[in-house]
Amino acid sequence: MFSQHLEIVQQHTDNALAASGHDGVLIYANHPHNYFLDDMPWPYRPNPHFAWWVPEAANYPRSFLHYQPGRQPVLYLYQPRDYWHSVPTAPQGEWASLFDIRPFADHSELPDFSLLKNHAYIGQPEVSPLDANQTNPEAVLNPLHWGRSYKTGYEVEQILAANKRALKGHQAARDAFYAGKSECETHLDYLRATAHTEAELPYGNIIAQNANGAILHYQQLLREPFPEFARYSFLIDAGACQHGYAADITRTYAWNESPFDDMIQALDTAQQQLVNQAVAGQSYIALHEEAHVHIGDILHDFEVIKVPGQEAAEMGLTQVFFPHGLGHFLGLQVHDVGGKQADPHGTPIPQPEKHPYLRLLRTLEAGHVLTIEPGIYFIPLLLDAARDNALGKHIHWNTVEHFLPYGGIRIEDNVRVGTHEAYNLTRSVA
Ligand SMILES: [Mn+2]
Repeated sequence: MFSQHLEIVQQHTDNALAASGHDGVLIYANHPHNYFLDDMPWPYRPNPHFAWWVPEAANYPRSFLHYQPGRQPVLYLYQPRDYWHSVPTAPQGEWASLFDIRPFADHSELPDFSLLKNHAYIGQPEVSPLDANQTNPEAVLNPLHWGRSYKTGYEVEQILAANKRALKGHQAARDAFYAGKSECETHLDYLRATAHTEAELPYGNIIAQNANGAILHYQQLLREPFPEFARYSFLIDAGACQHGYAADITRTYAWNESPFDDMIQALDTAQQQLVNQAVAGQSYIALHEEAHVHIGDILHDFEVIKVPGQEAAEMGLTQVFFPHGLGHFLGLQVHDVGGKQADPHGTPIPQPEKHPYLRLLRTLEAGHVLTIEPGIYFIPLLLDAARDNALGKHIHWNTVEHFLPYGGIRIEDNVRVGTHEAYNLTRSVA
């Protein structure tokens, strides 16, 4: 399966280099970066372009991949003589046999890459051996980003495996919440269940109880649990990784049977309808707008707003409660590349004025993998602004008061777009 993936990566790269008029590409793995005025490194992330080629990319900092169309890719694998750190062993298995692997212990052993004729370099600019205009040229990056938006069978398998791993964590986190544990303890249970270290997570876990669920990228992890009489809700947005590919899943739970619990179920139903529409030919902007209508209808049903969904969406009322995008491409990067390109050359799709935070603007095609993550939040900052403007009169403020302590709801699955069908990668492994 990986060999098929590699063939497709090579095809995309061949096309990109042909279009930009380059004879080859040098891709740098990246290296650990230290904190300011310190000798300790930030958690390491490989260059995603390197990880597209090399499955265990996180193990090979400071390595280089050299590819010329029609030739076997060469992996210059960094294996230092180092007694301070563990040194990567020579890679084994199917994928390794597809590369010409040349280990090196010191940069002096590398060929002089500055002599490469008519090449592009992709990676940290300060390490580039090539001229600035051949370093991360858009004419190469744009078609590669376009190519990366169509996932190979191998890539879908990795995202599925990442989902499986994340769901173990979600189960443990759900149990932790109902056992009355704190946000931080819940987070630790999640790490244990996924066997991920904190640094290996694709993004920082959002583990939010009560009103913290209304903070979209909440990161605090309270050490103390809320007292039992004041436990209302739990929102968890947490993923996992497999060979660099991410899962990105969100669930919301209510402590008690309550209107909030019913609202979770209503949003879940709407979310699954939206997931089923993620088929080839669907405009994602239109799907995002449809999500606003669903959310407006739910808010109307629960007597949070006074107008039905369509009208609420049109006047911008639903933006008060759903102020982020419906989702994004997913892959080697959690917010994966290519979502705003009209074509391989990188012509931008204009950002709709009404939807400044939508990260995916394309018409969906088979092979795209993306998230569908509608939400309903009670965010004091946005509610206060609405109270003072023309939208305020369409809101039942007493109902808002009721829901404020619950924070918010988000339901997020990972979806592969098919020609006639949407494949829910999250619920298919549950
Ligand atoms: Mn997401």
